[in-house]
Amino acid sequence: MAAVTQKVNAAVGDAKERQMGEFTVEQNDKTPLTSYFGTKIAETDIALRAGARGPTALEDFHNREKISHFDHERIPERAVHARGAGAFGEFKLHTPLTGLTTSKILNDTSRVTPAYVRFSTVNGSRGSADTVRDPRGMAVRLYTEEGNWDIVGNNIPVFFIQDAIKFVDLVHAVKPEPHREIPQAQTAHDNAWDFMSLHPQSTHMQMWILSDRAVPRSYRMMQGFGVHTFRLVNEEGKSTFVKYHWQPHLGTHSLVWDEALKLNGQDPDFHRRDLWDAIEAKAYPKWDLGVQLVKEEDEHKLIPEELVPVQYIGTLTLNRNPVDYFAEVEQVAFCTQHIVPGMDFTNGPLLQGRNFSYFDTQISRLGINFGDIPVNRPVCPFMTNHRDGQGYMTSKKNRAPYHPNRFDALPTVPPEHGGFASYREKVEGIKERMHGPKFSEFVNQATLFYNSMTDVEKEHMVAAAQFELSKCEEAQVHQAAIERYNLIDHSFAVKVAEVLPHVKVPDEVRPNHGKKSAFLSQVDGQGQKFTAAGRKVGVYVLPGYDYTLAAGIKTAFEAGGIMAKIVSAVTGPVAGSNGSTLPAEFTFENSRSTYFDSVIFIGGPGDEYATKLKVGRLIHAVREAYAHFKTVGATGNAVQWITDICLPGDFSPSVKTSESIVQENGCVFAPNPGVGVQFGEAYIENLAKHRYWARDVSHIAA
Ligand code: HDD
Repeated sequence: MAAVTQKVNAAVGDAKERQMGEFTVEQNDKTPLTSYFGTKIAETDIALRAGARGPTALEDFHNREKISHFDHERIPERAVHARGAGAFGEFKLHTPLTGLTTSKILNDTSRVTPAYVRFSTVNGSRGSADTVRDPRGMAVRLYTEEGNWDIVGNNIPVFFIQDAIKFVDLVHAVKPEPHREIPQAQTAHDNAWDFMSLHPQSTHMQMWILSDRAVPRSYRMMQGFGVHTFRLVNEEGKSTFVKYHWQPHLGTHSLVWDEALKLNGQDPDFHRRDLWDAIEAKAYPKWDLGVQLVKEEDEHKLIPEELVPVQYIGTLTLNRNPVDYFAEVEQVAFCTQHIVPGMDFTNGPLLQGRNFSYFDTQISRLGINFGDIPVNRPVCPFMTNHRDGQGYMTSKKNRAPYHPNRFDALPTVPPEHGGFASYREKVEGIKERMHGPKFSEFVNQATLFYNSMTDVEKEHMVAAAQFELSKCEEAQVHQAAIERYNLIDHSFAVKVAEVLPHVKVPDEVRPNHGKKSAFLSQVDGQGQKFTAAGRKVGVYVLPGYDYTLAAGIKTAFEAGGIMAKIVSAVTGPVAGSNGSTLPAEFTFENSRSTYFDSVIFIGGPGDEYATKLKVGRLIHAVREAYAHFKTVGATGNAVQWITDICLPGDFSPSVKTSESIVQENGCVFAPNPGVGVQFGEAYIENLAKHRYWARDVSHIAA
């Protein structure tokens, strides 16, 4: 076989990895450059021309092929969710849903099902920044032995609209305004808030996008939700309603807004890089799959977590980065209609519309044969009677692609042998443009969400709404948005309106019902997890740093699943006080504190930093991390430097001479390097808390 078509890894990994290997080619030492039709190429830098300064010859097939292929490299980006990151992994069931569904993936605990997940923002273009205020997509594909099952969900369990026909209006409103195509990837503009304040169905979702959920710390630290109610169907054809939840092992955590804004410029790939780095570091992200089950008879009841507890039934692990982003992330084609026997849809008008839209959009993105693209192929045997079309990739030997035929037509499979059968549902009604009665109350849930937040989370929501509305230019939009907030909670509307003096906040028109849910807060919500594992720490080694301590901390952190990144004046090996070196991945100049969950400054002996280390970039790193409520650590003479120069007046004077560890307000100091081990332990405990909200500016007033 010619080297250029050499296959990679076709024999290793799970069924999906082996299948992808069949379609993966790689370059080796002997691989020559060829044309698409295999001719070896002798010259690729200079086009064929008549004389060194003469016209270019049309005859140069290599030049034409090269430019032409480039001219057609782009395909339409996704209409929404264009910006994304993907990874492969596996799903393992631990608790079977016996008797509720015939789906093997939900019954057979011995199976390990290959999985693929694509995370995304919604609003921005393919090259837009990761840390914008936006819902995040979490589209999960499970390559089951009965076909692909896609759960195309978000990190927010509710949605802006209840009928798919409104999706077009929603997206046209939230995308950059059409006359000047500003702003990219965000809703801080007139059209977005015009639509949201006039369309009552978006009331609940507005509160979620104003909350910290819309600026996640990491794709690894987000919940995922199937959003709709689906059906499970058992052998007797009886159905149970089900909602799907993905619960991250690392907890649900967010960035703060200032950090998110800075990262948009400092590292627009922040979330993509985070996912990639974690998988490369073998800190594999994991989610538990939870289900809420409701009997068919209870169809009309709401499904709050308090009444219908989430039961966890399996674990999803992402453990393999893509080989080729375009092939595997751009070309993956999720469809809500991809389900397997033992499950079915419900009549929700949002879901029904999605079942049309996803298939339809893949045709314009990828062509009608998108199912043949490797990342989209099921791992079970598959054969259709579809024929021809652009990008038709396989030669099918069935001579009569129709049914029935005179040969062995592809047999259909009865449900008792695994063929898909739709749930037998009795349907009656008058054909009309109407919504059911459940679709008429829009405010109670929004109020409940706001009530369930802690004070600091409420402050973030007020600040978010102030930011969004103050970027809108039209007074009419401000007024309408505030009136909608006023329905949710009067005090919220009043606070937001503080930056909009021309707006008249109506009197309280609707008393707050005072109800809360215990599951919604990210600060103290039930089920929330706080762990240091999976975090990235910037270990800043200062001139003459204590090597033993720094190396010990790095080893201890990595053993705890924490990614410790050495930051120094230069990259590469950096010598400490005893001459030994640690490898610096970042420099003081090419990184920012925002790259890390937390920063530690490793000093050395002596007290010269206090007077000499007046480096603005470093002082800023300490202050910025502190202002973003992060754990800040220091050892040796770096303690004196931080307390005298970077954060003077914030700590008791005895801190810099203490013989033991000092922990104050999320800062961990060890002026005496002899207590390095205890320092590491105390640091990890502090890091696990995520942020120190007591440093929030509002507490000065309190
Ligand atoms: Fe959608 C993509 C999630 C409503 C039409 N959607 C898309 C993706 C996610 C969601 C995660 C990205 C998939 C990927 O990574 O490739 N969408 C949702 C959720 C919704 C929702 C959770 C509400 C519960 N979407 C929705 C409606 C419609 C669409 C009501 C149309 C009527 N969505 C699309 C789309 C996209 C899409 C235009 C763009 C690219 C694609 O499908 O493959 O068809």
